[in-house]
Amino acid sequence: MHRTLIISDIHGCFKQFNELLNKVEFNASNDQLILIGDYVDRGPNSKEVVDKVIDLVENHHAIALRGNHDQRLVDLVQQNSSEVQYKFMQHGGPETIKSYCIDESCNESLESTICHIRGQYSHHIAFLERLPLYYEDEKHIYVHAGINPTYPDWKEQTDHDFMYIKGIFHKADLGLSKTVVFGHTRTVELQETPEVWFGNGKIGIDGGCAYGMQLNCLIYQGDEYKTVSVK
Ligand SMILES: [Mn+2]
Repeated sequence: MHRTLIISDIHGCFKQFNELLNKVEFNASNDQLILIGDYVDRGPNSKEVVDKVIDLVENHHAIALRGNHDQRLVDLVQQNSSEVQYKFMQHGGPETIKSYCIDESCNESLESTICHIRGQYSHHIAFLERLPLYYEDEKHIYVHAGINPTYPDWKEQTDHDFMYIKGIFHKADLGLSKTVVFGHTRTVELQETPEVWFGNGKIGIDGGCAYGMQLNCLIYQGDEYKTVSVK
């Protein structure tokens, strides 16, 4: 029977991502894989994760959304903004620099890394830049961070809300006919464990892998949920 598999906040955790896909026996001919953003920063292998996500989207009909860290990498390379550079370095960017700077043309300074990515990995930036901010199917709305309850039509909310919203979304009674599946907020901030969080019309799946916790996969099949995770 057809399955929908949802994974979020991989954050450079390439090893755990592959382990998780193996553990759930991902098979694109039967499974719809939905990745809900934040492929880069913090973990050790951002570059490899982006390569893998591109392959999954282009060759295995996966859906991939854009998270705030993915947007920041795009902004870092496209804009000459000291604020973006500062935030990048403060929020897991140094690991991304190490991941991209493996050859002699790059000396692991921020400037040299930006140059290197522009020259050698412009396809990564073009890919991340084009990713949508939400996806919907019959039962679910998928977003990186959440839905701002103050908008009559959630699709009208700002890009910033799609990628960053936290508190008012978690507390809101959204009254939507579909369940919202989201990442961005580690589930340990919503409950005591890094397991998938099942709330009121919302399911949070960020297990905090890049913080040494776990990478979760939410599996939806035949109107039932299952979860599988790797540490
Ligand atoms: Mn995020």
